Amino acid sequence: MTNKRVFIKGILNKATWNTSDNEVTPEAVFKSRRQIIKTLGLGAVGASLSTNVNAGLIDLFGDSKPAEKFTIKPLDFSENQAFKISEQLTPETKVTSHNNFYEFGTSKSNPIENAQGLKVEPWTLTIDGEVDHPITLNYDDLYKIVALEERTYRLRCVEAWSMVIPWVGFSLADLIKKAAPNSKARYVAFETLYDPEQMPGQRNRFVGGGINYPYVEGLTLAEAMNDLSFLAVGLYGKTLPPQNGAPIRLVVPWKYGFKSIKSVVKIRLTDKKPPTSWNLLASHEYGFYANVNPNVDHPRWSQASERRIGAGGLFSAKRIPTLPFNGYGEQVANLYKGLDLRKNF
Ligand SMILES: Nc1nc2c(c(=O)[nH]1)N[C@H]1C(S)=C(S)[C@@H](COP(=O)(O)O)O[C@H]1N2
Ligand SMILES: [Mo]
Repeated sequence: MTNKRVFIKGILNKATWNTSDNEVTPEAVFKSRRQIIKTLGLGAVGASLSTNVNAGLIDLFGDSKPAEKFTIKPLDFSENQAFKISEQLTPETKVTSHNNFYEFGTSKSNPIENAQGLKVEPWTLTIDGEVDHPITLNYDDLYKIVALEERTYRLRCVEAWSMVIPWVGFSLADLIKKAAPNSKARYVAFETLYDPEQMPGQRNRFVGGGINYPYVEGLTLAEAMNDLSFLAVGLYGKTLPPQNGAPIRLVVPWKYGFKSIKSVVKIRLTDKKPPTSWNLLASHEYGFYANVNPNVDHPRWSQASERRIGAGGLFSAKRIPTLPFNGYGEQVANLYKGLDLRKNF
């Protein structure tokens, strides 16, 4: 599949489906696809093109909604000085083009290439389970339920690269308090949108990296109520692009990036520890806590240092030491008193 995609990208100018800087009508795209089909001698499958439902063919083109353009809007927010850091920000172009969002494919460029057609309006986010006041938020509520603030956080992926990102959003605790957890609530479970029609990785195990969708994550209630736990609705002062988890995603900066679940539709307070996607996929490699820890290596690589992504490419990025709890120990270490962090990785 990779070879086919490279081949096709070689023939077709990338700008034809990447409409971020030029406008292409669906008709123009359809015509250029017909051209490729002819070039490749794939006439027999050409008939199914217009229906846009042949999963194999969509994979071949790596993109099911080539002509869509996602709308980004400016946001009103205040700066929260308590969560500003002096480290150099990762350029916006890198934050929005080097992503993990397996629902849209497993390579770093797949999310920006394949997610531009994501529909976020309407959106429904529910907060329920062990609460006295379940909440249902629609798209507009996401930007109004709590006053928006900007915070700059480090993001450390388990793959040993990192970024510094200015997020806009609100404290997770503020939302959870509105739902009024009852005495049984001990954990908070999160779920990403499940919509295979929009998400090619959910239609095909290979495209989606073998994850059983929907992508799910979880925190203890104490972690969720910590000041650092954040729900982001924007970055760099604007609404989130789809590849970063539009319209709303979790950001827990002291944990490996995979805990920061994207495009959230459900938040459920539970009495039992919820399942988490990467733990389900490989439990010996990815734990429930997933706190950034330079002293506990991944079974297949060291976690002692990381590549901080700046203006250059990934392999020109500076290698820096990884800090316990990603440098947020002062805020969160007390959550894990008496816990063996080697066993509870
Ligand atoms: N639903 C969903 N959420 C996800 C992922 C994913 O594949 N699906 N990838 C995670 C991983 S591994 C990382 S490192 C971060 C990346 O966030 P970013 O692309 O905004 O930098 O998102 C996390 N959230
Ligand atoms: Mo990650």
